[in-house]
Amino acid sequence: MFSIFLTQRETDDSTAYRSGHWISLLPGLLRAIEYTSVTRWHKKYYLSAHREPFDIAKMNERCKGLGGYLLEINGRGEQSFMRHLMKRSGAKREIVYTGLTDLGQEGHFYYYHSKKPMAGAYFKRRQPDNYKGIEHCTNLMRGGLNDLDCHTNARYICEVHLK
Ligand SMILES: [Ca+2]
Ligand SMILES: [Ca+2]
Repeated sequence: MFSIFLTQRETDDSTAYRSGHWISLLPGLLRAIEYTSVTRWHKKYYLSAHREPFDIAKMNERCKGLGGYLLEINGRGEQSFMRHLMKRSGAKREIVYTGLTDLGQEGHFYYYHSKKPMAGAYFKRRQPDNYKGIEHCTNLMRGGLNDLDCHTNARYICEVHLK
């Protein structure tokens, strides 16, 4: 996949929230993906602006088009900052997917892109519950992560390391 940035590249560590869009050339389809972005810890986070049926492989490919991957939360500070990004983007009560999953081995959560086991992220009370036996993806909620199915119409976050 190929992407064109329409916004200025930022390399500072300011926490200014910016809106913009990137153009993704998907097979047979040129489309603009709107997002809100924020830079911190020399990384840039993109929260998609619109809901779409989630597909972990497809969304991770989109993030790769930006030079990154689906969000990998490695610490409590990062997790709470992602909730802050959601609030600032009008997505406080939205379903926002991360790249943390237990696809393949029930109950063993790992980061989809790096394949490393979950470390530093935390679940909400009474989660993960693998409700109805089909919850293998995760979304960010108040109080922690929740496991949910992998196909809900929702938003997602990409993470990109700045050079
Ligand atoms: Ca599960
Ligand atoms: Ca759950």
